[in-house]
Amino acid sequence: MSSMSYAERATKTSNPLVKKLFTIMEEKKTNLCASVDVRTTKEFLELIEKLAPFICVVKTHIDILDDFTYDGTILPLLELKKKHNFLIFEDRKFADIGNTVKLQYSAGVYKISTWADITNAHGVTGPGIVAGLKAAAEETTTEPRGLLMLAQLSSKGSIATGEYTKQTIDIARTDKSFVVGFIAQHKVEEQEGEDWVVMTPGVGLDDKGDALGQQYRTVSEVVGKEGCDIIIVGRGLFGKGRDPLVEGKRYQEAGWNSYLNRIQ
Ligand code: 6AU
Repeated sequence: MSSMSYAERATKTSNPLVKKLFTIMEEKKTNLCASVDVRTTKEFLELIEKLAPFICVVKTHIDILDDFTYDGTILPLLELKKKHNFLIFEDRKFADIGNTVKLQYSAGVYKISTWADITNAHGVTGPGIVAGLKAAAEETTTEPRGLLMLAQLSSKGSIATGEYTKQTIDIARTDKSFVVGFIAQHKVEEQEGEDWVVMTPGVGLDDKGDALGQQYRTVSEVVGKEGCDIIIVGRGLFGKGRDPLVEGKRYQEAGWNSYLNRIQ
């Protein structure tokens, strides 16, 4: 589906979450997901407010916040979502048996299933992880929820390759109504009737990587050459010395132009 427009894909999908996502992307002309990995709620909300016009998805690591409270963090986040029209993706990377992830997703202080449209999981424990997360979503909300399986990683030396990647894709196929796509480094080969959303981290226009194994590729490589749908950018937007308003616009334009070139 990499040559089809987001608008066309929004019309064709029967999944309400995917429809919402592609519609936002088309309306706001963006395939940029901001990864807001900061430590205080104040920084978190201010950064989202600045980046909101340029993005389709806010990606959180909610357990990084030193001062998290549901009322102080999540309620204002949901207000920003309403005001600026984006989806929320909690990058929780679940990786346990079905029963445990069901609790981790819906309970504790974070209650992720009540506020995050999208979350993600590793395939390492098998298809029970999909069933457990879906059960939690069904029991805690009537809003559409979607799961991304981690098929490949951006970090140096990752062992999520080859057969592991293939088997993770098979796990995704066990529930195509709840699993909406992948975290991957390139477009996933699709079977008849499939249209996976591929969200890709490890994107940077100025750096090649960091000191801890992260590896960056450019926007045109990821969207244009590899056929990915959404670029996930963190420090490229707000790292030291960077202005999120300038970088937000820059990555939005780069992502959108690469997409337009691809579908031509
Ligand atoms: O742009 P960065 O390097 O500042 O941030 C990248 C973000 C981080 C990672 O936890 C996440 O993307 N990530 C993921 C995700 C999204 O699941 C997978 C992966 O392979 N690499 C990666 O960096 O919040």
